[in-house]
Amino acid sequence: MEGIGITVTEHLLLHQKESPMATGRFTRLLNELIFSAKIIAREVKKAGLVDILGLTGEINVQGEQVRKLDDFANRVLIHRMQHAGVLCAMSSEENADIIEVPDNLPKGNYLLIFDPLDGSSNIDVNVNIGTIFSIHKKVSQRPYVTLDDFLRKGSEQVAAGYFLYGPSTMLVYTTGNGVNGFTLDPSVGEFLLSHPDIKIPERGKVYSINESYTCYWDEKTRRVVDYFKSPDNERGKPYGARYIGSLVADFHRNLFYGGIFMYPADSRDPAKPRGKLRLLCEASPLAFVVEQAGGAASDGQQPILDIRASGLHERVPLFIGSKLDVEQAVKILNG
Ligand code: AHM
Ligand code: MG
Repeated sequence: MEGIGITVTEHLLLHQKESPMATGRFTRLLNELIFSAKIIAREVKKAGLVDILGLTGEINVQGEQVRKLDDFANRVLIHRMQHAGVLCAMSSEENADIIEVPDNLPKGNYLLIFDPLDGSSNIDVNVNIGTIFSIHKKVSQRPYVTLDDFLRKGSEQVAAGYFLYGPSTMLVYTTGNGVNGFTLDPSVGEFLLSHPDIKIPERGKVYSINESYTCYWDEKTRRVVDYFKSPDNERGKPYGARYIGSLVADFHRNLFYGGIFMYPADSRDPAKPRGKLRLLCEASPLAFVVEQAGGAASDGQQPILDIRASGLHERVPLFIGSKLDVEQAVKILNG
């Protein structure tokens, strides 16, 4: 509507022809995710006041127990999405097992996988955090959901994206038909189309990695990072180093400015030989977004979207961002 802008739902409907996802049930799913994110964003905004106000907004004279924000986000998403009537099950980074939709609630055939509040180490210090989501359709014909329904390739996702809780709240998502960004206008309470058809620069200016782990990397990973720091690389000068420590925020910056985010495998923790980040709720959804924006994502050997998960919380090395930068990293890793 003139003077207000296009909301997410209007945008979905406008592109109904190109997007097979613009069904009533998918719209319902997205609207419920959006509503959950608005509730989470509201709590994130007053995170520093939690000790004074409590989560209810009332003066906390009762000594009520303050719930942690990531736990709060997880509960909001589970509760709201269980009642949406369009899911058959969920998986959250915070829960070891599949989260069922109780039998007394209506169900649908979508599966939702999410990281309720990514960047949790930044929650207490007012730095950008986000919610990452991945949506699949249940392919098996069984009347119930099993682990196998979740252990799919990223290329089978039907939609994916994230909410970023920063100076403004944003939704960036794809249904496989390009990537669009929406910004929450707090005055009307709607996400409005602010960044249509996002494309990541082919080559970036930024490399993002926790470089303090250099001592735990193998030789090839060190060479990759040296490449981005070298004045003799394809760019002709060193890339700038930027690392927030919130994957979703680092990814978002690189999506617009171009660059590469890396979380390689390291030898720090024998329990995590394949890096820290989770395939299903972190790497795959962002890989779907970046590929739709013209970028790339790899575990160093194969595209992230080609990997079939072997467990709900499987971890993968991640190299994600501008196409030429990711290709260069993969070339060095396999050289
Ligand atoms: P989280 O989901 O518990 O927040 O952990 C994932 C986060 C990512 O957001 C971020 O990229 C990474 O962990 C940072 O890890 P490190 O502190 O090892 O650099
Ligand atoms: Mg995370």
